[in-house]
Amino acid sequence: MKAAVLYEAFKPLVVEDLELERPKEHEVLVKLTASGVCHSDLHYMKGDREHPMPVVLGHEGAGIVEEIGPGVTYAQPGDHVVLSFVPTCGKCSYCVKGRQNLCEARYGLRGNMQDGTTRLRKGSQEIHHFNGLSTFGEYAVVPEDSLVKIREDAPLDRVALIGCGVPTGVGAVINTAKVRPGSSVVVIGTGGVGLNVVQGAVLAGAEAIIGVDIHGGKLEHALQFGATHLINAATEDVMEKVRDITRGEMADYAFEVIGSTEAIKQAMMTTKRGGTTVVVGVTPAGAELTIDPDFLHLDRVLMGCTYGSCYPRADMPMLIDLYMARRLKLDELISATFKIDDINTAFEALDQGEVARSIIRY
Ligand code: PAD
Ligand code: ZN
Repeated sequence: MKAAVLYEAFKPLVVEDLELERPKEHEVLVKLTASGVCHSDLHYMKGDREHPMPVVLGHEGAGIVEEIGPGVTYAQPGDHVVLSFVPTCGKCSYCVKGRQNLCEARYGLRGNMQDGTTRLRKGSQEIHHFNGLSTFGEYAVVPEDSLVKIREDAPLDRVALIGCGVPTGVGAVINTAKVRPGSSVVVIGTGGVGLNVVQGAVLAGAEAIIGVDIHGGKLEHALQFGATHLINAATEDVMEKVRDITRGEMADYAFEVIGSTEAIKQAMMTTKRGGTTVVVGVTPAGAELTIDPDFLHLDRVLMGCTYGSCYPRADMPMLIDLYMARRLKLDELISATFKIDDINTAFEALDQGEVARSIIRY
């Protein structure tokens, strides 16, 4: 099958033919329909984070089950699925307490499948998996626990985005911060995930939704997704504008959706006493954040957020229902569609801030 391989950071992906072994115990072969292009993949390409290489990246995908390995009971060939970049085993202490996004099983998947081996190779060279998914290929062998079955009338190319950006952004608002109706919300970074924070805030009934970005085009998107106010951080003073918009009070909630310590500080500074800041962005490995603890003293909360604190098998079908009922925007998120041969162009467009989200369609 054709896939995009990252051999080393700072080098383009190589699109080539790889061998993919058949699924082993509790694994499933999925024919992918589409994969979203997320900034988390770009972090590895730019050396912000380390990963065993070579690797097939990609963690936001959907497709159809083609073959099941021994012992698989959750899915059958023909099932439509979204892939979850956190498998949920249902048995660990996190899963049983309803914190499925923190499932132990995700730690058994660093570069390999759960048995410590890979299904991907190029001749004699082993190629690593990414989060057990590797959606930048025409097919993927994934753990059974990473599958989320979905309704068959949902368009598989669109709902690929339900694999990462949408549950992360919407979930950060609904599950992590639990934004209350009437709140004021600042969203710093209105890219693929940030736009979903914006639409999550709409769903939660926020009153003021303030989109902050450095690209005018991104801010236009934010307006389309329900932002009530826009701030261009490249030309405007973010704190002063938030102060004006909130009539001097500052915001109830701020979300950092870039992956920058400076932006995390900026997000915190836009919150009022008792306000909550949620860090969604992934910062470079080794980054350090310095804050004045006095700021937290006033009942402020600083929270992390992985995968929108979601339970994939419950929240993803729910988000798809909302999309099908026209209560959640997916079509508008996809500003470009690429073939896998052009995947490096897709990443350049993401890096340059030219797209909301792009997808690779197989
Ligand atoms: P993106 O590149 O689509 O969006 C980032 C946005 O930030 C762009 O619109 C930029 O223009 C904007 N931006 C950059 N610098 C600034 C600045 N100084 N001030 C204001 N805006 C700025 O990326 P994305 O939406 O795919 O991902 C965003 C982050 O979220 C990234 O770090 C990614 O790794 C992380 C992420 N986290 C999770 C999770 O589980 N926590 C899941 C998915 C993605
Ligand atoms: Zn992602």
